[in-house]
Amino acid sequence: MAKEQKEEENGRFLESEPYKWPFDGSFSTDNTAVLVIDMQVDFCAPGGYVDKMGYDISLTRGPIEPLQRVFEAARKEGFPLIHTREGHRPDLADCPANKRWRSRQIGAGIGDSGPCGRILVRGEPGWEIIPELAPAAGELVIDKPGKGAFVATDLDMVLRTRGVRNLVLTGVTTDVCVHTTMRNANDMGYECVLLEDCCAATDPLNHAAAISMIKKQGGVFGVSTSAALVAAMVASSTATESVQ
Ligand code: C5J
Repeated sequence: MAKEQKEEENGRFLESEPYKWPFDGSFSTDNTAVLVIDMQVDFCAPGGYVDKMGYDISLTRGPIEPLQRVFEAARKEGFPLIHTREGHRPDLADCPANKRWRSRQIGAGIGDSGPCGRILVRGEPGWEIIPELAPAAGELVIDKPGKGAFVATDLDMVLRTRGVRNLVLTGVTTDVCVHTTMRNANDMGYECVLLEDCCAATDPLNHAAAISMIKKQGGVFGVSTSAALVAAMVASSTATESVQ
């Protein structure tokens, strides 16, 4: 039997566009992690940063249910979940002046008081991950001051130490923090796939464009769904059991 056919039967790939992911068929609990970007009150709940900017939070809440299914499967099958939170120090020492200025132009100034406490400030109610997707004990949470989860954090160190090289990207917003993180990860040599129903943007057209653009050039990265990931996780554990 051809090696490729054998690997497919062993469930080491995830159905994904434009190619089966990961490229080398190495999908396993040892080297694959799910990154959950910024599913925080500030992005997904009434009174938070996104709501204050006037966007429709039903969009950023869209990924909650598919993500709950992914969490359940990942926890059951032993795939690491890593969560991120965007937020700044209370003294805003890590908030560039232009970032704060821009947020104030749209009526949601970083560090200003709002219904969920000071906007995008660490330790405030708005900065917490929403209860529906709360990290379980022992799951890593990475605090980041910027859009990309690799800048000014120890995410790369943590992933390399665990042997992770395949990254499943989820969270909000597709076109900002998810894309920034995925583009950085790709350039650092990680094999990336984005789950389209587990991400959302403040504008559905931006979400659609962000999905479409990464399928170009033979797949700048892969695009898949929560259902495909859950199926691959279950298949991978079945394959491992049958080898034992
Ligand atoms: C933004 C994010 N949009 N998590 N952050 O400011 O996408």
